[in-house]
Amino acid sequence: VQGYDFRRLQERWLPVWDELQPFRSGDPADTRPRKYVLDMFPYPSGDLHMGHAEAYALGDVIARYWRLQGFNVLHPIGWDSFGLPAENAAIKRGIDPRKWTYDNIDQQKQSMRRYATSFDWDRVLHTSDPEYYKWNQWLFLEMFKKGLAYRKDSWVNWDPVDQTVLANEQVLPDGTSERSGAVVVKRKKTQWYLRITDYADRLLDDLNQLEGSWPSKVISMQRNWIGRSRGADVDFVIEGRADKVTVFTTRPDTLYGVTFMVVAPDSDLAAELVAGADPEVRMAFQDYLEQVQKSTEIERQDATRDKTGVPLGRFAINPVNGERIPIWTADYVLADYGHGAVMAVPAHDQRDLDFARAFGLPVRVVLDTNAPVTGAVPVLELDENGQAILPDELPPLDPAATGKALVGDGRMINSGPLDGLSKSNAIKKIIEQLEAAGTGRAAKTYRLRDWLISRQRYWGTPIPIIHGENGELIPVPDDQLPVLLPPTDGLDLQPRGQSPLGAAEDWVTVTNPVDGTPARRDPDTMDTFVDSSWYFLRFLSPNDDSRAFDPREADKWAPVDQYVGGVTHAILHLLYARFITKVLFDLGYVSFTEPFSALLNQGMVLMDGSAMSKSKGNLVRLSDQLDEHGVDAVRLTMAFAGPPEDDIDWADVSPAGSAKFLARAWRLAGDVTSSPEIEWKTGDVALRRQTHRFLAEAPGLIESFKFNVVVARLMELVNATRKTIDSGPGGGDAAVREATEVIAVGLSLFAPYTAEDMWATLGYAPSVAQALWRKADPALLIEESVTAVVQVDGKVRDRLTVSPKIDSAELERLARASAAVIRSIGDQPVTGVIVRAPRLVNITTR
Ligand code: ANZ
Repeated sequence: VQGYDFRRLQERWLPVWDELQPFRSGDPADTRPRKYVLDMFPYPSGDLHMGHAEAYALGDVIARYWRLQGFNVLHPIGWDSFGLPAENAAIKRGIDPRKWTYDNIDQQKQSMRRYATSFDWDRVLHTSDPEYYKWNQWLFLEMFKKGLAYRKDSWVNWDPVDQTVLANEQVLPDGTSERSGAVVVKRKKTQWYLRITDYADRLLDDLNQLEGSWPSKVISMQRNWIGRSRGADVDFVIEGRADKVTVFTTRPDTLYGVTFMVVAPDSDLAAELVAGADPEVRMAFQDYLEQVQKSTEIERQDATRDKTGVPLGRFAINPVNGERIPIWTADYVLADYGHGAVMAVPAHDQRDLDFARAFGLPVRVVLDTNAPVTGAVPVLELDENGQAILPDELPPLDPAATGKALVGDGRMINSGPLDGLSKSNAIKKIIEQLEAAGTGRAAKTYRLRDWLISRQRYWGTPIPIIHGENGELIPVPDDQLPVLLPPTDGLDLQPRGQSPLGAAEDWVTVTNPVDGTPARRDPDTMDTFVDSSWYFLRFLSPNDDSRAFDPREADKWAPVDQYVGGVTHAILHLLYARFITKVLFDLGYVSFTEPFSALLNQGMVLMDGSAMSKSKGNLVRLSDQLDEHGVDAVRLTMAFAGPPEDDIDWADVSPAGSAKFLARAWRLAGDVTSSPEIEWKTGDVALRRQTHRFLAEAPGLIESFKFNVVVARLMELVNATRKTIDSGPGGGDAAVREATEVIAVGLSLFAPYTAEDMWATLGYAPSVAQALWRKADPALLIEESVTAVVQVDGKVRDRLTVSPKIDSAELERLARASAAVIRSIGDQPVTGVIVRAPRLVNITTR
């Protein structure tokens, strides 16, 4: 007999699976219940790496598991194949981004096949195929027609290295581009946006449905990103201006403490207000604005920075008390949050206080934070003379002196009709009064901004809009979709801040489809996050050239039952996919509002405690690992390393150990000498019990993602089976066959080649992937018991009913606790105890 040789197994079974295609999911006659298990699709940057290997191994456990449970499982794969890396590689090497992209896709496809991921290869898609991006364009136009895609002139994040704009989500907390690492600057540009802010409340509220089936960390990251604040909008009359200026505040209760107003220096309002001011004021403002534009968003939001700003020489009127307050501009107020202007309450807001102290502006306390809020009379202790002991002196209510804003709760003071109220009651009351007076209203604001989707780069979906001579925006007619990317010949792809498509004269020059006048195509391409926001729907009918997806297929399969991927996508991709799903729901194309019912985030594969990278020289190449240990050992190692959410340090795991275990398991099949017709019930009961315990427990473990525990149980079962063959009833016993079959099926989740080979050796036709998970026999799950005899000085004093697995210590404890035993020992000293678990305890007293 040949030994375990993973190469032989891989060569033997891959062609068989190619022939059999056991993972097709599209048979219309298939009546099994359905599950949609989706792995985040890869970006085709070179060959697969260890991170892919982990993600796809874990996703595959889930897909294969549901198949064994009798489900028709949709487990598709495709490529997120537009994007900057392809374009940058193309520029560097002077080749077409298409070639780089599709060569990499071919390589990854081959690697995935060899990696034995159970994908339905009939459903492959690439987002850079015209057959795919046509539907991106369709989706964009659907949104354009509904006013959900619009153009706006505003300050955008500009990546000076990649020479393109970025969505807020693509700027890291340190103010650098997530892609190029460059410090992002602000530029004013007219760009395309998707109105995700219209969906802010739903995106937030629907997170409640996902509680428990999405990682709580991802849910809270989404919540923070959307960042809903509740409060009020308050309108201030501006002297010399027709329209009022509205500010958003979370603290309308402090309106009587407003002593100035601050507008964002880079807001249109600031420019407008300063326009009518004295020349010195205008000059000072210009200088200040220039200085501000050099700083990053992060610097601006850094609360510890010294406050800077200039007065605009204009005044506002406080709607509640008619007070005239100066208007300043300062960079701690952001142009694109709330209304870009704040009512400053230095006594109760730290930023406002720092600013007021820096510029000598008045501070007025309107909430006595020393006053008790509950209204209860404090109970005072008495001293020996019966005098009340007064509490330590309360801190002074003097933020101007202390430099500390009073942010706690208390009782309103200096606030006219609000005096005496607590903060929350004052908020309620003042909102009522503002609403009655028409000078304010309850309001919410969000951190979430509209999604900027224009990119000034080549390798993406062309925006299907034609610009008329008079600036009209005309959707490309449906029958002219897709707007194909022109060939790269003669185009300069070097990033220069303008889309390279603008230079493709033949391509941009078109006639206006409405009136035949000369017109130009929009030269920008879409953010590739548009592509990935709905790809899970395209998998349902990937070859349908009449629509983006078939709604009947969506009814059958969607939403995705289990989504698997990296936590790096916790905000961007998931938020956009949730948004687009809600848009498609509103447009009547789908009947659900959340795309991914459950989410599993796998950890990262590290090396020696840190992320792997070429520059650090700690890169472990997947292909080397596969060559050395085989596909199954690598996959098993990924599953066995620990809980899937945890990072795996490749230095701490042992693919060689996994391979050894697989060889042990595989040899069992060759040692089974019975035929498939043998009667199970004739088998060794102890082994059968263990087999059935595994059958009963593994499903719950898999469904709660405890894959590592399942592998550990399989190892125990392999050991027990080996013992039964070598030193028990032998390889002909029915229990040995039963256990080995269950091991093969269980292993098919983690090590498909080994499992398939065992299955064949056991006398079955491929594929083990099409086997069904056997039901555990309840009779074999009942814990059996044995009788333990307790002797004292050679005489039987008690009989105990115990588990056959009881250990000696526990058995001795039970024996010594027996009333009969205690009685017979009396007060004699115990001189010896012999325990033979689980059958005998012998106590001597002489
Ligand atoms: C008056 C006030 C008094 C405020 C007080 C706070 C405390 P969150 O919770 O983050 O939503 N604000 C409003 N628009 C702003 C902008 N564009 N840039 C910077 N700050 C802005 O913060 C809301 C509060 O932040 C608002 O409530 C406003 O200051 C300020 F004791 O109004 B508040």
